[in-house]
This record gives sequence, structure tokens and C-alpha cells, in this order.
Amino acid sequence: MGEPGKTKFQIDLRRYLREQEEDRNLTRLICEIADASKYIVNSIRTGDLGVAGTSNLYGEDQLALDVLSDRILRKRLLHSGVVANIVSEETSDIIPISTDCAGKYSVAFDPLDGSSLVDVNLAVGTIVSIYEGCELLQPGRNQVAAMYILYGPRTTLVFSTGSGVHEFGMNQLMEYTLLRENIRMEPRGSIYSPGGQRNLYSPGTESFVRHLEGNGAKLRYSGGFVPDINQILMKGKGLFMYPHLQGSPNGKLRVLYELNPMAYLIEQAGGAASTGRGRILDLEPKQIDDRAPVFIGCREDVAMAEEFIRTQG
Ligand code: AFP
Repeated sequence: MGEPGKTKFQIDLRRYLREQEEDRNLTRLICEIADASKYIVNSIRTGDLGVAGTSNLYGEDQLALDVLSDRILRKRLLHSGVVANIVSEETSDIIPISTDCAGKYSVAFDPLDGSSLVDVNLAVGTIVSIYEGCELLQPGRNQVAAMYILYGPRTTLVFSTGSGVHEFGMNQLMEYTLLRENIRMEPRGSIYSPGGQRNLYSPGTESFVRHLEGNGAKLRYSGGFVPDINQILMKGKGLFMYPHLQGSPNGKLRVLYELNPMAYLIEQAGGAASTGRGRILDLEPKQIDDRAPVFIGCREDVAMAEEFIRTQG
């Protein structure tokens, strides 16, 4: 395995996927997304943080970073030759790329989740969910791969194709090389990320949070789904929640391109992801912008959330 004299942890993403004998088209797809992230990270680091519709010093139309990121990813996916359909947080419909589904993949992605955080220099990310064939409106348990790229102090890429969760880091040459293999979650955590307004929590959610605090759990919440999940995954100890709220029974996060990919990754690492009443990956999405409440992280913490909600609502 790996080039003679090269330690496993200098292996780049494409070689790693080849050595895992991943499907060639899936390898192509994951590497195209990884390549697209290089342009996105450059846009974040150097781009004028104006909003769409403004113009930069050259008088060019200024694109908001999330719109620009969407265009970068869409262009790569369009020319990859291995994609059938795509849906993005920035689009209102499924975008057909090829009617030939054989050997191709369909992709749901959030090109720059938490984009408003860039203006205050907090970490943001790209989230990607991958299915075989043409269908995107299907349960997340059918995903064949999921990944995210985290644009923080370091740029890292985390993915799974169903054989564990692996982390790669972008080096000075903007190549992704292996940092961690087969990342695993502990059964219970020590940090929690409570999204949404606490005064709108249900009795069961409120009791669950008090229970975590009573056990000494520390609050860690940035407002960015990707960095908040990444912290829980890399520490292996924690739970993120964006629960059902009074007035918002489905919470805020979107099923197709936020919850399903992160649920897939966390379950691959031995954690769990629930709406509070059932497994995220068993949800049957009806529309591309379906939302759901979420409790995701250490499996015993998720089970406890479900128990508080079962007994107290
Ligand atoms: P945006 O992409 O609209 O900035 O929302 C980011 C997000 O969907 C997710 O990244 C965060 O976990 C969540 O919203 C934070 O929501 P609150 O700002 O309501 O806490």
C-alpha cells in the first residue's frame, strides 16, 4: 500500500481512494469536488466580501461567496462526466446534467454553509451528499458517500464511502494528504452545541440540556454547522442539536445537503443522528428543501435526547 518510502500519511486523496479500490467514477467525483474547494478557499481568503450585485474595484459584478462557491462546484460537477443530477442550497430545483444514470452519481450540496460567518472571520464549510444513479429524493441511508470541506485556520476534507471516516489536510501545494484514518466517536460526550433559541425549546429538549449541563458538559457553538460538527467528530466526544422549536417543528437544517451527509459521516464514525423521534438517515424526503430537527453525535447522548423527548415532548 502506498509508494515505497512514503508514509501512509503523505498519501494524497486520489491515491488513497485508488488504494481503497473505490469505484473509478466515484473517485473522479470526490477528487473533482476536492479540486473545486481549492478555488473556493482562494475566494474566501482573497475575495472582496461584498454581496451579490455589488461590483469590485475592476467594476466586475461582485458575487456573494456562496453564489460564487455554488458556480465553482456546479461547473466542476457539470464537466466531470460522472454526474446525473445535482441540487444545491443555492438552487430551487434539481438540475439535470445527464439522463444516462448508469455508472453516474447524483449530488446534493451546500456550497458554502454558514457563509454569513465569513464576514466575521469564522469558519465555514462545503457539505456534499452522494447517491448512485439519478434519484436525489431518497432516504439518506442510501448514500454511497458523503464529505465536507472545512475552511478554518486549516483547510481540511473529511469523507466516507462507507468504510470509515477519514480526514485529509490541504498542504502548501494545495494537495490533500491523509491526516487521520477511521475516526471513531466515544459513546458519550463532554461538549454540546445547542442551536436555535433556548426559550423556544420543548420541555423534553430543555430537560435534556439541563441534564447535559448537570453532568458538566461544556457549550461549544459557532453558528457554523461544519465547524461545530467537525469539533465533535475530531474530539469524538459531543453532541450537536438544532431541535424542534415552538413555531418551527422541523427546526432549521435541511435534510438533503446538511443533515443526511453529516448523519452518514457521524454514523460511520460510530455515532448517531436522530430527529429526536427517529433516525435521520431513515427520513423519506418529499422536497429538496425539507428540514428536520437534529440531535447528532455520541450515540448514548443521542439516545438520551430521544428518551427525554419521548417522555416530555
Ligand atoms: P446559513 O448558511 O444561512 O448561514 O446558516 C447556517 C446554518 O444552516 C448552519 O450552518 C448552522 O448550524 C445554523 O444555520 C445556525 O443557525 P442559527 O444562526 O439559528 O444558530
